[in-house]
Amino acid sequence: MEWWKDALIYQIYPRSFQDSNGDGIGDLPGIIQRLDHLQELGVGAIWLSPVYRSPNADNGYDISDYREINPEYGTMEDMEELIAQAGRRGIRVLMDLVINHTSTDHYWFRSSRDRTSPYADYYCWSHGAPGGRLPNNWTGFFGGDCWEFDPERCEYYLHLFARSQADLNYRCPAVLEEVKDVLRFWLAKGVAGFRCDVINLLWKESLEDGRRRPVLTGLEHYLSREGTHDILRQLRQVLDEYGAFTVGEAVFVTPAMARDLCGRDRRELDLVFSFQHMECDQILVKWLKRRFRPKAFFDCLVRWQQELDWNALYLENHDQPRSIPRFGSERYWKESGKLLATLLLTLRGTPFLYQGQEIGMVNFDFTRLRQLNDVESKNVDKILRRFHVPQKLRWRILSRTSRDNARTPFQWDGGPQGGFTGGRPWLGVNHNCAAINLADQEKDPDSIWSWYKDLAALRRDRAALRHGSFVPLEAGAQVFAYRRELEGERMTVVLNFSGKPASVSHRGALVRSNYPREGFDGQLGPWEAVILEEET
Ligand code: ISL
Ligand code: CA
Repeated sequence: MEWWKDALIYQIYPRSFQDSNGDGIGDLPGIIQRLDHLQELGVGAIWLSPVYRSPNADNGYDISDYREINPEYGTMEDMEELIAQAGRRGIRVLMDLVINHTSTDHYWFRSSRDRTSPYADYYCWSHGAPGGRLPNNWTGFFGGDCWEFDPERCEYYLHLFARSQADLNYRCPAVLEEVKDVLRFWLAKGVAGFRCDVINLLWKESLEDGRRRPVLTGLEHYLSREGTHDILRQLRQVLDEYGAFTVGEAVFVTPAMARDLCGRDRRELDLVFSFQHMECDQILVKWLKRRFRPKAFFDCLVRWQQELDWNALYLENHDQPRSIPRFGSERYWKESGKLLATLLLTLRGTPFLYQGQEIGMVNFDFTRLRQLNDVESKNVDKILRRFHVPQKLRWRILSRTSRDNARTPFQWDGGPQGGFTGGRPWLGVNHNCAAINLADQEKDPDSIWSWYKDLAALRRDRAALRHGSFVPLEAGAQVFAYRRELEGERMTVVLNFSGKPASVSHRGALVRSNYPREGFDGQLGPWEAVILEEET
């Protein structure tokens, strides 16, 4: 059963969702306390960013034990309770599966340092090139080279991400068997599936030098290689034993590459998170931003809508700055927040909502580099310093792109620490929590939260909005319009991505507008979103 085609999926960043014991860190009991919120929103599944044991170099994306819960987040009993309590509310639980790398604290890695151990080949070890040079010229996702020398083994190990995230070696057959066991362990507990971290990087075709590129030299040796497809087909067999669902995060994929990962006949993943629409406002790398041009964004969305049968739709996650300041307008905070909600919930695919998006949370209001926590931001800062980039400019770059923008604690109410914790939060709560919080928005039928709730219900109600075909109508410098069509049910969505009014030729009976209006005459206010229905 493809339940995920009808569901709205909600991403939780556990560390920042709800703290239950005053230590300033969100936890599993905190999530349980807030399940009613998710049920009210109409969420069909939650995806938890990693909650496994981890030294937290990359907030859980560096796992040191796949079968244990990070004590900061609670116990295995709490996890089982969460699965049960969510289940009672009709909410499935998805875990984050990080299998490209483990933490260097994992006992596999620690054992791997000994060449005679059964774990010796679990990681990508290499002697290095003659003359004391690194094994190759590859560069990593967080900037800089991606090799680290281990004095105990007297070899280098590969890490495409942080130094303490060592890449697993899938040429060693035991690694895949270990991963299969991990899948079974969680599926037996009642987990409904996984979001698979950087899943198209698993197979390293060779460790030869890469073509020099401004970023990620070496990419051609490990991006979506055939070996990765093989691994995914093998994992699929385990998943099928439980009817489990997977969405894979696939970096740098084109629609054709995504089809190879999630085409129905391929028996690999169910869905793919792609990045092209998130790259419309960047130059080469995510740290160099350019002005957001809606037209490029619309064209990209149209291409993906047309080239894939079913998309994983998202505008935010824990790696991206918040969507309102990025694609919308803080001046028209409410209007543009609702417009982006409309886009997310009316395209063809499965919408993924990131915590805080439903109340229009915006980027952090930090003022100093030392308020940042993210390992990526810190690495980039180090590199910029090395190039003598002045502090002001470093701050300008990092404050706009830092992943911490999306990681500040959830703003439940206008009280101290936004209702997130009774203690000192691990990452600062935005001072705007008096103005942007759930408690206020729940009372307000005109709030962004109420709009999300209403649209989620409309989507459940109208088959055309879920399963209808996608027909682009207009993708200009300012207006994006498309139709969703299913067996005579025709719904038109018109979105004005601008602070200036617009006039369009699309007509129909008004189903929804984020402005108070009775009918639709083709005139759109700033950041207005309307849903129309063809009159029969
Ligand atoms: O942040 C990014 C996109 O703007 C990427 O460089 C990101 O690192 C990449 O998408 C991979 O992300 C995933 O794996 C990382 C982890 O840090 C991210 O949080 C996770 O989503 C390593 O596990
Ligand atoms: Ca806690």
